[in-house]
Formats: sequence, structure tokens, C-alpha cells
Amino acid sequence: MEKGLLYPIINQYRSDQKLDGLWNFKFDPAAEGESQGWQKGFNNGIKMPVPASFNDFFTDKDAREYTGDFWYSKEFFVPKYYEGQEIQIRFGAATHRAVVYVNGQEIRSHEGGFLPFTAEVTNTVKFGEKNIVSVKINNELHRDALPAGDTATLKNGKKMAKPFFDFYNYSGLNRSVHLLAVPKNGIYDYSTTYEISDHEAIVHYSVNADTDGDFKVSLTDENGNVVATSTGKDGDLTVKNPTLWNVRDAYLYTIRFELIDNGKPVDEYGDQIGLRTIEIKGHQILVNHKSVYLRGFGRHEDSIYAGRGFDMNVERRDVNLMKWIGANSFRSSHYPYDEQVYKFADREGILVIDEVPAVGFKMAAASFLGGLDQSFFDGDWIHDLYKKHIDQVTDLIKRDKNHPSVLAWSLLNEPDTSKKSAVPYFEKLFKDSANLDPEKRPRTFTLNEDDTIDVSKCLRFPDFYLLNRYPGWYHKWGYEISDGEAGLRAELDEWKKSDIDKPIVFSEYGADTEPGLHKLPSIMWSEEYQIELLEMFDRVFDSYDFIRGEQPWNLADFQTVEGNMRVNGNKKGIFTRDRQPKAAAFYLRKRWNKLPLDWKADK
Ligand code: BDP
Repeated sequence: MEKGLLYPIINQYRSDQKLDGLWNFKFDPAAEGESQGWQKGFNNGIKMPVPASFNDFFTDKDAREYTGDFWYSKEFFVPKYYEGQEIQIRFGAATHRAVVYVNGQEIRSHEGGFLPFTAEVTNTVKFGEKNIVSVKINNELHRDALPAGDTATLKNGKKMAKPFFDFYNYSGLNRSVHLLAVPKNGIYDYSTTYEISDHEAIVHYSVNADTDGDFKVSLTDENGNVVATSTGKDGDLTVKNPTLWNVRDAYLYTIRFELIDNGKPVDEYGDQIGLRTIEIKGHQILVNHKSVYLRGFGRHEDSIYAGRGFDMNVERRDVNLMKWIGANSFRSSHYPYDEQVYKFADREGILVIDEVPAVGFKMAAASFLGGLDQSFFDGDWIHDLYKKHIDQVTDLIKRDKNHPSVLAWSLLNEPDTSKKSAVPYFEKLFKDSANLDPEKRPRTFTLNEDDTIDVSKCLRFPDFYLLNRYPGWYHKWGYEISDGEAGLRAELDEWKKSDIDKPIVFSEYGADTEPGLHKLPSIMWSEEYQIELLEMFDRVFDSYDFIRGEQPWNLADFQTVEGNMRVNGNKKGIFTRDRQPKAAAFYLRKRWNKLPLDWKADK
């Protein structure tokens, strides 16, 4: 668990140097790195770009599929004028576990390949000199880790990742590395909650620093006018006639905290926030007390060459595609994304269902391995897994709580909730995470196809439901799709009859589609079939008032494990992997641009 996860900024008290670029890189299949002294750095490695996943740069399969320990190392310079400040190296993401060394000295370790962590190196670095950082990373998958999977050893001695999920196990320093100089005992966290009435917004804030100093707090509008001020560690900023943050109509204020120690300013942190409230009421999702119908996507951080390495260019394109098609939301399936993704969403008014990498918590998901018939939550790995799970939920909420775009927290994807043994795990997870978000945003998880209303033992936990359903693709496919529709309607009729009064969002449905494959009449994999499947789902969505959102799977095609169910990746994208539209994109664009934001509001 991290103490604070504020995003790096530069001002008169804070410096931020990116350590991106080429690092030295080495595989360590024999686990000899330490004995060879690689923690002190090495120069004979492969030149490896950061941020990026290492996998797809290689032309030989052993390298691409490499599973085990590997090392990154880089020289960096700490300016003399940093002396007196706290020096940190902040890793945006090291997938999946890392040990950090600076000048040969072990600083810390971290597990969780999709969240940032900070190595404090104030007393380790040499000021006014070159230093060296080395990171040993391990990308194995285990049942007691997130995301869940196994690591097999082949007869030739090589290790292989066996994920209980389909996305490729892209690994490495997937996000930027920052060298930071910040005030000692400075600001390390803050949070806000909102109260909105007719002509007024109240921002309740709370800020944390390591000194007992005073705080001056201000809120500035987009024209640079200070609209409210306050003092103290906790307090209120009252804004008369505020411009609210609305869906696809964002407005961002800047909140600024100045820390005063012994009458002298010693630190400052500023960030952009949006004034808005979020609530679930009956089967409505409310933003600023108004009903919102979600349309958007499940996504992946995935692109050619750099794999899961964050690429601002790809993200800019994705956001433009989402705007073009009329989307207003996405789910960070199946892990927290780079922090800049949320900044884009804040700016564009896109709602995010923010997910932790608790994916693969279902033995049937290991069916790529040949099906394992055991309830996941009966496993002896559950205790260790839970500790990592709640740790990552805690850090996710700490990292992302101040983004206006974050609508909800998704605590798992498709866990096996069909057996009673899941219940204690869920009870604990929902109890332990209840107070982590000061805004108390809704918490949820996606329900797999098998976990229908009569099967799932965990329906009481989520504040609203995310359903992943694949009739027309994984069952009742092709010409049988009409039976798929009938089955879906039968299931939803059961929800309707029940006394559950919460919204349902369809968080996954779709058909693998080979771009350019046309067939009249349609056939599975053709662009025509993808549209017919979407039309079928849309007919169903429009027949039930309690369905409050649609997020087809997936925004774009993405890389997966090899297997007889995948032709070079998952092709359920509405866009191709190089972000060009399939015919379905034009269909969805027509539908989504017609649907009002408050679709079904008065029902
Ligand atoms: C769902 C998973 C998602 C997969 C999808 C599929 O949540 O990660 O990519 O199925 O098979 O079960 O396309």
C-alpha cells in the first residue's frame, strides 16, 4: 500500500524529470542477476525503450514469450540543487512485480503491474553526480496474484505464462519512470467531495502533509479567476453559480494547496478537479442528480510494437474515436490504466468504470488450459490473493479518487460467484473497501455469463450490475442467434420479476469480426454479422427500463494468448487494432448519436 500517489507536477517546490528512453535490458532465466552484480547496473544489455512492453520488439519467440525474471537498468543524474529535498523514483507500472536498486542498494519491492509506486532514495543518491537505477522485474502469473493464472514449465525447461484470461501478458516498464525532487515533509495526498445545489457547489477538501503546518487553499476557474479560498487541513470551498462537470461537457477547476510552515510557504500542489456528484438511485445512474445512460466500451491498453506500454498517441486517437462514435464512458477493463488516460477522460467528460486487475478468478476461465473443475474461491491461494487484492483496490482508489471522470469502482471481472465459498471473500472485500473512497462512489464487478440471477451467490454486493453476456457468439451463434435473443430476454425477465431495484449496464457483448470479410447473408466473423449481433442486443436493451448502459466488447481488436479460439488476437473490436472502423462503428455511431444522454430517464 502506497502512502500517497499524487501525480508528479513541476512548480517552484517540486521537480519532475522523466527517466524514459532507452534502458539496458536483460533476461535472467537462471536467476543470476544479483550474483552477477546487475543490481549495480550493466551496460551489455539490449537497448530497450521505456515505456513499453518488451515482448513484441523481439523477432524470436522465446524472447517474446519470456516468463520469469528480467532486468532494466539506467544511469541518471541528480542535480546538485536537489540537495535538501526528498528524492523519489516513481514507476508508473512495472508488470507484475519489481525490486528496485539504486547504486547497488536494494530500496524496495512492489507487486501489482498496473499501479504506480515510489522508491524513496534521498539518502542513497549522490547529488551532482551520475547514479544508477536497476530494476528486477518478474512477469510470472500465479493463482495468488492479480491478474490470476499459472506459470508452467515446459519439458525444455522454459517457463510459459498460462493466464486465466485472454489478453496477452505484456510485461516490462509499461509506464513512465519519473525522478522527483519534492519538499521533505510535504503534501502527499488530498481528496475532495461535492455538494451541489441550484446555484451553489461546495467542495469539501482534505489535504495531508507530513508537517503540522497551515494550508492556504484556492479554487480557480478555467479563465484563471480565483472563485473560492479557504485555510486549514480540512475545509470547504463554496462556489456561487458554478459551472459543473457534466458528461461530454466537462469543466475543470484548479484546486491549489499551499503548505505554510513557521509562517513560510514550503510546498504547493495543484490539480484539476470537476464539480459534480454521482449517485445510484433505484435503477438510475445520476450525475449531478440527472439520469445518465452509458454508452461506450470495454477497452485494453494495447497497440502494435509497444504492447501494453502507454502511448499518448494511441490514447489521443482512442479518445477521438470514442467522441466520434458518440461514446460517453468506458471501463478500464481489466486493470487500472495509465494516469494520463483519466486526465483525457476528465477533460472530455467521459465516465470511467475503474477496474482492478482482479481478473481470472474463475477456474473455467482457465479452460484455455483444458478446463479445471474447481471453484476458484475454494482454493488455498485465496488468503494470499485477498491481501494483494485489497492492497490494489486501496491503491487504485488512492490514485484515482480525485478524477471527476471516475464513476465507479469495479472490484473484479467475472469471478466465479456460483458457489457459497465466494461469499466470505466478497463480504470482506466490500466491507474493507467501503470507506476507501471519500466520495463513496458505487462499487461493482462484472457478472460472467454463467452467473445468472438464480446462480450467483453474490448479487447483494454491487451497487449496480455489470453483465458480460455472449449469446450469438459463445453460444447460440450464427443462425441460432434468435434463440440467443430469446434466452437473453428470458434472463432479463427474471431480473424484472425480482425485487432488485438497481441499474444494469451491459459491460461486455460482441462478436469476433475479421475486418474486410463481407458476406450476404451474413456469416459469423463477417462485418455484417457483427452488426446483426449488435442490433439484436440493442433491441433487447431498448425493451427493459432497468438497463442503463451498453458497453460492447471491445473498442479495438487486441492481442491475446495463442489458441484455437483466437486468430492473432481478439477481434471483437468495433475498430481494428490500428484504430480504423469496422462497419459496426458506423452502425453504433448512428445509434449512439441519436440516444439522448438521459435516455429512459422518466421511466
Ligand atoms: C470475457 C472476458 C474478456 C474476454 C471476452 C472474450 O471478460 O476479457 O476478452 O470474454 O472472450 O469473458 O472476448
